[in-house]
Amino acid sequence: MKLYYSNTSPYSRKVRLVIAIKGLEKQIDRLLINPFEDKETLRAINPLGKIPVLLLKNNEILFDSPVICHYLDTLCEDKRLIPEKGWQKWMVLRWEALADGLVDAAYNLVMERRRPTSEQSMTAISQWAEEIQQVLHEMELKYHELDGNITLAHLAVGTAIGYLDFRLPDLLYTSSCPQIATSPNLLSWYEAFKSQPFMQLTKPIN
Ligand SMILES: N[C@@H](CCC(=O)N[C@@H](CS)C(=O)NCC(=O)O)C(=O)O
Repeated sequence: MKLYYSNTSPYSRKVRLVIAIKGLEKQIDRLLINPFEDKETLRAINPLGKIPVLLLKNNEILFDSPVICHYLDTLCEDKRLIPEKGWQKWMVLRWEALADGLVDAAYNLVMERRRPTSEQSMTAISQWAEEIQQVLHEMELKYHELDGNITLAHLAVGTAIGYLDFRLPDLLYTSSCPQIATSPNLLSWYEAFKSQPFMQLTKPIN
């Protein structure tokens, strides 16, 4: 199999974390690609022109990151990251959706800020910043659900907070007092989680 990815893409990181936890490294060649510079190559394999993309041995192609993660999870039965049945399964998938939504808002905000100042929409920027705070608040209330064995929920949340830490660290703290975390319990959870070898191995690099 081949994974098209980049070192700074949070969606790719989630997939790379799944690969690391499930020990699938030897089965997957990793191909670095810049989704902005190699648009044509990317569109030829994913009409959405986005990474990550997974090319399977039978030449089938999978995107986007949830689909790839869910597929990879079926490959190694003994280390399931998504419980097969019961309410626990839906809780894990809901956490993934929440964390992915946080990444979407943060990614959009980062992209908007990269546009020339005269073209930036302050309305959009403040809406995404507010959405990020709403999600952080929800995660803070429920962070205790992240106790226990590692699931896709943990990897998705680690990826999302890791992306804020990488690109928008100011949003993790109150604007009036930069030493005070907006979601202290969640941040403590992340501080412990990020020291795990698989988080270090997939740390975003510019
Ligand atoms: N929902 C998709 C989002 C993928 C995505 O937006 N990837 C970014 C890189 S982090 C990308 O390829 N952006 C290129 C573009 O938007 O043109 C997923 O979960 O895989």
